[in-house]
Amino acid sequence: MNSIKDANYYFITDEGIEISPVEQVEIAVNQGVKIVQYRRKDAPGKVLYEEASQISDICKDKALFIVNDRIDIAQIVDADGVHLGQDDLPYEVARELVGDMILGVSTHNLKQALKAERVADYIGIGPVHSTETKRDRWKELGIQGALKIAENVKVPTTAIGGIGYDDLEPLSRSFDMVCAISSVTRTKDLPGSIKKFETSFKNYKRNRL
Ligand code: 3NM
Repeated sequence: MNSIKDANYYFITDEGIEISPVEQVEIAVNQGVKIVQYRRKDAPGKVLYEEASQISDICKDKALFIVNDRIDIAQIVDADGVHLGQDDLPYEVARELVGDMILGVSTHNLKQALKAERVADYIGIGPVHSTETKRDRWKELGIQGALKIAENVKVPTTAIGGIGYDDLEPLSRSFDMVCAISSVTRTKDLPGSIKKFETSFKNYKRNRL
């Protein structure tokens, strides 16, 4: 049984590269990643369903599978969980729908984090740095700002937003997981980059204990 506690590098699919989301997940799982999120904003429901079904099979017994935004898709493909943002279906309402499925929530300041942790199984905290991947109204927190929020939260946390390799060590001081999309997926060696983020963050966390 996989648990969030085993997760280090949180892989999120990148819809802007040539490698398909399904192939990306196959690579990530083969590199030992323990949590995967299927995030796709631009596809019809049929495609989401077909890709999510395949990803669910790939992740089975190997990694936790989380679907971004779409509770219906998460449920129908028997994913482990769903991830929601501040503008999605309110997470208190979502909890009623998903039961004991994993529920992750994106937060962008301490107030949101403290509110979300009452309902969520883990929270995302970001953006740590400004990023082109998700243009949003939320101000960048910086490493120190993000650490400060993580220190005050009891549920598992993942840092997100513009994160590069050099940020892993400082973020490992308070975060349970770290997520980086573009600095990992927009490289020539996707398997190598994923492996580097997974093993480095895991080692930094171990050394912290
Ligand atoms: N959520 P990259 S930032 C999906 O702040 C997402 O909640 C964010 O991609 C948040 O690593 C973000 O390329 C984009 O910056 C992460």
